Amino acid sequence: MGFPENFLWGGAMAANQCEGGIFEGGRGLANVDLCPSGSRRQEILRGHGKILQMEPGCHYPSAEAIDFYHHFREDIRLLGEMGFRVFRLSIAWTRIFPKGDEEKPNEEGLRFYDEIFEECKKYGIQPLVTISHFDCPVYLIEKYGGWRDRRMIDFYLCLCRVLFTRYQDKVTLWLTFNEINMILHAPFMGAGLCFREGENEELVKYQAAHHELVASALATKLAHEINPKNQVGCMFAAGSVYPFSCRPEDVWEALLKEQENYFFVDVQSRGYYPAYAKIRLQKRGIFPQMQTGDEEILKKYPVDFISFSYYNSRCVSAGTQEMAEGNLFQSAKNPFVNYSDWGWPIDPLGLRITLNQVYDRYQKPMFIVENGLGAEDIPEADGKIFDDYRIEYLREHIQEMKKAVEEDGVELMGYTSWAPIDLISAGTGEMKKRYGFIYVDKQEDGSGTRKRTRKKSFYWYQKVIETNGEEL
Ligand code: BGP
Repeated sequence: MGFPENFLWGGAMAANQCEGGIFEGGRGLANVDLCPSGSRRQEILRGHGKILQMEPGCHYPSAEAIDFYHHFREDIRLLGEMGFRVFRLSIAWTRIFPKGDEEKPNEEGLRFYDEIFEECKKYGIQPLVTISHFDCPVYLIEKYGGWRDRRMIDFYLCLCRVLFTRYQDKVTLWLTFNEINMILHAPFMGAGLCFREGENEELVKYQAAHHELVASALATKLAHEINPKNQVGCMFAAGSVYPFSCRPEDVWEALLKEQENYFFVDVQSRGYYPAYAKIRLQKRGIFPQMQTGDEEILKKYPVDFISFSYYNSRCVSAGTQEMAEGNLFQSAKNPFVNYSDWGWPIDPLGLRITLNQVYDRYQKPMFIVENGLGAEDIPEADGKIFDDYRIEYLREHIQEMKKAVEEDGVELMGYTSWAPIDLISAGTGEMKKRYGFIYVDKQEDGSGTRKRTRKKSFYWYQKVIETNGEEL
């Protein structure tokens, strides 16, 4: 049986982690540009250290990133060489609307993505576009406070209208917000939120989330109106939450954590706030303000498919346990899995479990839009890179994904690994945390030629695609 003939194999990247060129093409400044590398990054991502302009002495890794802005032709050619059928990329909002509330878009920015899509077409690569991958114009943060303000919905929809119209012959696969649940863990990065002293942070987060959820539903409506062929997906940071033990209290804690994550998808896919969320948010005094008509909007325009990132499973205990890292989520250390060099659990079977759970819950087509291993690659003396650890990680995950399709019958549209080309880490801002099949000669201190080199995994993934996942 195997994967369906039209299974979309590819890779995923985000504008702020690859493009660079933040002062070129008329682009404005975004929240993601202001996340420095080093010790202050976490505080800023979480909305606790407000810097809305570049400060001397700070290093801002997104400013140049891997300079995809100037290398995109060469980079997409390499993706084509691997046989990509899909390339997930994101639009830098501030290339299209530098401030965010202009009436007219910036033509130069629109042309940049035109060129990218044309390049993809040359190699038969279908684009999958994330409208907002942790992007929020700084001007909108200064003036409106980011997604805490309802007017953000209109600015976002204005962006969507421009994109859906301009690219209607080039793009039919869209994601509204990257990892929408990240708003709870990295609210500055996820929604441009900087907290004010003494305010109820949880309330602000859920208010901003509500605005994003309404915006996502209205974007789905708009996408379908502009081109009925458009398919719109939600995107969340997935990873099943295991109870630390079979102690009922641990199982209960795990269930609560699952609901906290699924809340967003419950709304985006089923079209309403689930009872558990309504009651709990109200009880905690953090139920967001809604306008008349919001519930109807959510109900009428659910997403067409569900996409998610999967790096690892999580683990929760009712008591205190040793903690582990993992994509900005707090998790108890699971003694039954291995860990990456960055301390993230490695749990391939967890991907099969997650696929089954998500499918059981929503019964909609799914798309794995991120999965990969961040590791430090050390080139040999002749420049070759043997990243067998990455191949092993991906192989084991794809094997489990295959079982979920073949043996469990989940409906899966495609798989885009994170990330085909080395880029800047979202969590740490590091360059040395590499995910790619393609090595970029840029070092942590900024030195290097920016040259692209095919790693061993490049040829391995090329074969995977060529054989539609038969040869792993
Ligand atoms: C997800 C993001 C990506 C990506 C990935 C890996 O949260 O959607 O943008 O970066 O995680 O995380 P990191 O870069 O921190 O290793």
